[in-house]
Amino acid sequence: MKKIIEQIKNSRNILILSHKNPDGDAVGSSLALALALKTLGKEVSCFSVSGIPEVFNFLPGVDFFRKGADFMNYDLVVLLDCATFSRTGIEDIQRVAASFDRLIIVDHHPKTEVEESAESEYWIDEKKSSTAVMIYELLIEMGVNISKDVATCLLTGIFTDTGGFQHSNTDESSMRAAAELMKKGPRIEKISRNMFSGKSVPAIKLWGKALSRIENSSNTGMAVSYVTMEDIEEAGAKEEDLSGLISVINTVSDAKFSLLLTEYDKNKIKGSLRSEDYKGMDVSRLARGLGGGGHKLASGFEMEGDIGRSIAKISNMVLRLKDKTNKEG
Ligand SMILES: [Mn+2]
Repeated sequence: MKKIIEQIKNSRNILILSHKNPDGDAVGSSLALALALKTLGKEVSCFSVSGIPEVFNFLPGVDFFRKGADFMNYDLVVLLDCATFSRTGIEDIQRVAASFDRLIIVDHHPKTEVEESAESEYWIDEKKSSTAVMIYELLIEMGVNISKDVATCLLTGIFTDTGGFQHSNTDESSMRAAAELMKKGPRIEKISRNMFSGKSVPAIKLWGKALSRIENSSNTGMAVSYVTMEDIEEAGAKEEDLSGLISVINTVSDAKFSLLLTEYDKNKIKGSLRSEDYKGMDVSRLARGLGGGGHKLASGFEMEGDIGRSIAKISNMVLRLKDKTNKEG
């Protein structure tokens, strides 16, 4: 952590990047760090290729994302909640990245690929519940005063990545950090309302459609549902309205894991995978097999094709993985 702090102290213009389709942890961590570094007199920009979903509009500092970034003239790039430039989804990032000499990575996903630059420092710890809890620890170590705004952003990150302190990654350090952050004044009810409730009627109708389609296979142990572009349009909803739906699909008690496929473009499908600790399934293995990645209990991937064929393909892969695991004993 010392070297990370040194790099930050020695930089003036800092760009904070995170993964595409940013979640509460990616946005919360980015904004918290941006707000904190601003008070240290740094010039800071945040950038997300897919923009910032409206649900995050309640977060202080959200304008850091709005100003955009030119990818030039930064003397430090910070990559949060992911470890490679490809996860940012920025087209042509490799060419741009060639100009990034100093790079810091803070992430809590299982370490697979890690980006490197001339001077890169990384802190990757998959035991951490969220990137936000890591940024909290970093700011404390740096001796930065944590304002109410910074606390709101960090608490949002911890709160969303632990599923409102319900997932098995909810550990003592997250609760402790959350308690300290709450002393600064953020309202958890407001975070909860913005992140998990406060849904529109079209969104709920879309959820209803997806939920009515759930199929549970005892063969694969998979509870699966899907949403097409047509469904989203018909409901008058937006793709971001699907955030959180997978957690409901994941409540099917006799499934080993759950899958939600979302058609986000013609023949382009996004998959979300979830499981629970006690179910003994590592969904990141499946996600990696499909070219994606993530955590043991929460992963994702993208694929091409139609929904029906994709489900068949994934089911086959699950059975093959099961076979392999059985053979490995
Ligand atoms: Mn995260």
